[in-house]
Amino acid sequence: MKLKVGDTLILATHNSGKLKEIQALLSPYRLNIDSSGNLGIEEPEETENTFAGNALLKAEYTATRTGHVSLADDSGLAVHSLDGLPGVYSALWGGPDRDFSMACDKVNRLLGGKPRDATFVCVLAVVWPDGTSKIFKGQSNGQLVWPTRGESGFGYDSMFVPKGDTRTYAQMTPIEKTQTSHRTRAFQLFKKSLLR
Ligand code: ITT
Repeated sequence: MKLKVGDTLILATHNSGKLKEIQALLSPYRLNIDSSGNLGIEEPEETENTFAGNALLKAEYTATRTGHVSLADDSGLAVHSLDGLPGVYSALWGGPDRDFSMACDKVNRLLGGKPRDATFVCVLAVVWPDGTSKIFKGQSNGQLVWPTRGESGFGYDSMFVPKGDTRTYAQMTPIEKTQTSHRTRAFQLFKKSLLR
C-alpha cells in the first residue's frame, strides 16, 4: 500500500490553485505525479453531499480511467453561522466562471452581522485501481474578514484569517499558508500512512 520514490500518482483535480499546493506538499517524495486535468480526463459531477463522498467519487473516477493510484482533494469553506455553507458547494458558489470574488461577496452578504467563525476543510481520498481506498481529513479554523485582503492563493483565501494570525491566507506566501492550512494537515496524515 505504501507509495515509494518513482511510483505514479495521478491527482484527480482540475483546480490549478489546489494542484500547485499539492505538488509542493508532495515534491520531497519524488513520486511520478500527473493530473487528470493534464491528462484530459473530464471532471465527474460531484453528486455526493459530503467532502469524503465527493473525494472518493473523484479519485475512483480517475483511478478507473488511468489504471494508476489516484488522489483527490475535496475541500471547502464551512461558515458556522451559515450552517456549514458553502461547504461541499464551495466551488459551485463561484458560478460557471468560478468567480470567487463573487462567492466571497455572497458569503459576506449572507453573514451580515452574524459571528464570522469559519473552518476550511480538506478531505483527501486515495484510490487504487483495484478499488481499495483511504481517506484523510484536515481542518483550519479561523475568522472571515471584509473587505477581502491580499492577492495570492485562490478561492476564499482573501477573506479567511487562520486562528493565531492577523493576515488572510491571500496575504501570505504559499509556504506561510502551509503552516496552518487544512490541506497541509490532511497531507500530514496521508504522508504518515502512505509514504515511506
Ligand atoms: P477539483 O474538484 O477539480 O479538485 P474544485 O475547485 O471543483 O476542483 P472542490 O469541489 O473540492 O474542488 O471545491 C473546493 C472549493 O473550495 C474550491 O473551488 C475553492 O473555492 C474552495 N477552497 C478549497 N480549498 C481552498 C483553499 O485552500 N483556499 C481557498 N479556497 C479553497
